[in-house]
Formats: sequence, structure tokens, C-alpha cells
Amino acid sequence: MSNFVDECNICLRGGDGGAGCVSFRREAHVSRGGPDGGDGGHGGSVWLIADRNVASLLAFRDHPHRIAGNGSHGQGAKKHGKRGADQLVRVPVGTTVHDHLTGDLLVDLARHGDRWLGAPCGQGGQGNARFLSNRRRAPAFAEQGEKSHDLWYRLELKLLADVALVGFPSAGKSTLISVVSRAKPKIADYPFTTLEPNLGVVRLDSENEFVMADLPGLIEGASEGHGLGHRFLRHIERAGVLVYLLDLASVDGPNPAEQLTALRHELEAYRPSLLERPSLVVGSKRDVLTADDWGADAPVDLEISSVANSGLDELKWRLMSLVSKWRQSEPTAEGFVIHRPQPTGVQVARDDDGVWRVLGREAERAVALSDLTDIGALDYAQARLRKLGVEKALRRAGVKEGDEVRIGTFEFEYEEDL
Ligand SMILES: Nc1nc2c(ncn2[C@@H]2O[C@H](COP(=O)(O)OP(=O)(O)OP(=O)(O)O)[C@@H](O)[C@H]2O)c(=O)[nH]1
Ligand SMILES: [Mg+2]
Repeated sequence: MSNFVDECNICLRGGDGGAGCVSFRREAHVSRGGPDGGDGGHGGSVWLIADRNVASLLAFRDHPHRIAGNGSHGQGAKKHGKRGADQLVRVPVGTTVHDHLTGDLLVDLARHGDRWLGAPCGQGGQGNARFLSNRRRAPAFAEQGEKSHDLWYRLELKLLADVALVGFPSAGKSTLISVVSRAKPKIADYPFTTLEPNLGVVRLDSENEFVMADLPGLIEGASEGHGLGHRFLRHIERAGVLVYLLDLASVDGPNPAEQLTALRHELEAYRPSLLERPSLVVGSKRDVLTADDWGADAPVDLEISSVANSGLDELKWRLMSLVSKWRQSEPTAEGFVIHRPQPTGVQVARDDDGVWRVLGREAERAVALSDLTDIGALDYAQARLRKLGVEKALRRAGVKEGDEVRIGTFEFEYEEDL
């Protein structure tokens, strides 16, 4: 089988947080009022959302990047910055998200509406108004906004057909899928060229696409095991919309009306409900003979020629409309928001060069967001690290007085009583 799994890499990045502001209130009789710098806004987040109207991962092939909006900076008078816009990325129902290096499964977006946070927002920095305390009457520092990073993932999707092509051998099924999608099946003028189903994504524009299945030809008696047997009728069962492709150029074999009768008979014998599927009767090879040439013997809704490229746009849009209706009618369960536990706490590890390293988002933030050349900010960062238990964790790990320690890009020498 070919093209049954669609896969791609994507790169997601949350928006950066805005910086906190350093500002002091201006009052008529006071030379310098209290601190009133507002906080920076948080950046936006990137969410993956399973949407039944998306059929494939094709949209990410050439454009894998999705970025949320940045938060804006805080301002004076305790004005907080605006939050960055979230980015909602629609993916097909059934998409699985994997670690792009190890391939580990992270989440399965199995139902319409399932949401997963692919890239968290960068936190906004706090303005200096937040750092007012009894000890600190005039804090002249604020936090930077948190920068976001690129996060790469691998997406996989088992393709399921929305539309199945049902027709006699050599009716032109493989030729049709080869001109409306990127599928490249074998095409030849003898029967049973196609031995296994082929799937192709038919993409009309950025909003509209569906998956088409090219199946091995059916002949009379297929439901009793003739030809390639009922193995492929199973595939037809999964598709929401059927195309009966009738060969208008068949002069030696059954005429179009006979083809349609035989095809419907085989489907009915396999499963009567298949006849109630939304369907389109399409005459192929109109460049050779048209429905008019057959009169009442060609009961078609639409004629096409894959070779002369005629009628294909109309075919695609008519199928799209049937597929959309079918998708809407599918019963849907409410989707979930899927949370991945965020690592918390402080860990101490050793870098390759032997230097101690403190790991943990909170601790890294405490130093990354601060301007540590400002004595007030340094003071505040140290108090925060102590509260997070960094000192305790270092002592437990066996760090000695005078050892070098890193937190993020910040390096310092460890002293008892940090
Ligand atoms: N003139 C003309 N020939 C076509 C057209 N479409 C397909 N053919 C020819 O019809 C023959 C059969 O085409 P296929 O696409 O292999 O037919 P199929 O339905 O996939 O056949 P199986 O795989 O055997 O079931 C080939 O020689 C094609 O070149 C068309 O629009 N016009
Ligand atoms: Mg074929």
C-alpha cells in the first residue's frame, strides 16, 4: 500500500513575553513618587487543534513554522502590556504528535476539537511596581520578558479515504487520481494494473481538501471473491463518498449503464447500506466518447477526461461539497484539552566541563529575566532562588564553597549563605 501514512515536521514557537517597565509616579508636590512600572504582557501560545475539515498534513510540508504573537511591553502608570495572540493550528483528526528526535508519542489528537499546547507562551516580565516592599522603597529594576524557543515535532497521520473510486478495470481510476493529487500509481491499458489501493490528497485551496482512494478494479462477482475479491470492498466501506467511474470509451466491454448496474450490484451484495452512501456517477475518457454518444446508456452526473483535463475542477468541487456534508453529519464527541505535565522543582546536574548546573524553569527564569548588574535586582533574584530551594538542592548535591555554578547563562561562585 502506498501513501497511507502522511508525515511531516513542524516547528512551533510561542510569543515572547513583553518586558516589565521601570517608572515612578509623578506627583505635583513629590519629586519622585512610588514605582508604577506595569508588567509586560504574556506572549501567545501555539495550540494544535484536531479539525475534521482538515484531511492531510500537506499544509506543513513547505511551511512548517507556526509562531504566536509577542506580548507588548509594560508602561508607566501601572499600565500592563497586551497579551500576544494565540496561534491555533488546525490538524486532521487522528494526527499523532511525536518527539522529532526519539519518535516518542507525545499525544494523539483523536477526536474533533482535541487541543494540545504545542508551544507555551513566554511570560511577561514584572514591572518595578511589583518589587515595592518595606525594604525596597524605590526599586529601579524590572524583569525582561521571557523569550520563547523553537520546538520541533514530528506529525503523523494514517490517511483514511473520504472518497473512494469504484469502477471496472481500466476505467481510468489511477489516471484520475494521478492528475488531481500527487499520488503516482502505475497506469496501463491492461486490466488489474492496480493491485493495492493508493491514497492521494486532493487539495483545492488552503481551506479545502479531501483524501481520495484509487482501488483495484471491480468486476462482476467481486463480492463472491472473483477478480481481486472483496478485500477492497472493505476499503470502500470506510469512505464517506463514492465515485462510480464509468468508462465512456468501453466499446468492446459493458456499456456505461451496464457498468453502473454491475458495480452497484457488487456493492449491494457485499453490504446493502453502501448504496445509500452519497455518490457521484462520473463518465471518464470523454475525449474519446461522450455521454451523448451513448444516449440513455450513460446515466452520468458528470463527464471528465483526465487526459484532456476537462471537467476536473467541477468534479473536485462537487466531491468537496459532498465530503463536507458527510463530515458534518458524522457524530462528534466533544474534544478534550490535553495537558502535558510541566516539569517543576529544581534539579542540580553537572555539565560536561564539571561545572554545576541548576535546572528548572522557575530558577532559570529568576535569573534570565533580571538585569543582575542592578544591585536591587540581584538582591531580589537571590531571594527568589532561596525560596525555590536552590541553595538546599546545591548543598544536597554536594556543592562546595568556591565551586562554580551555572543557572541558564548566568555563572557564579558558590558561597555558603548565598
Ligand atoms: N483517452 C483517454 N484515456 C484514458 C483516460 N484516462 C485513462 N485513460 C487510459 O485508460 C487506460 C487505463 O487507465 P488506468 O488509469 O490504469 O485505469 P484503472 O481504472 O486504474 O485500471 P485498473 O487499475 O486496472 O483497475 C490507460 O491506458 C490510460 O491511459 C482519459 O481521460 N482519456
Ligand atoms: Mg488502476
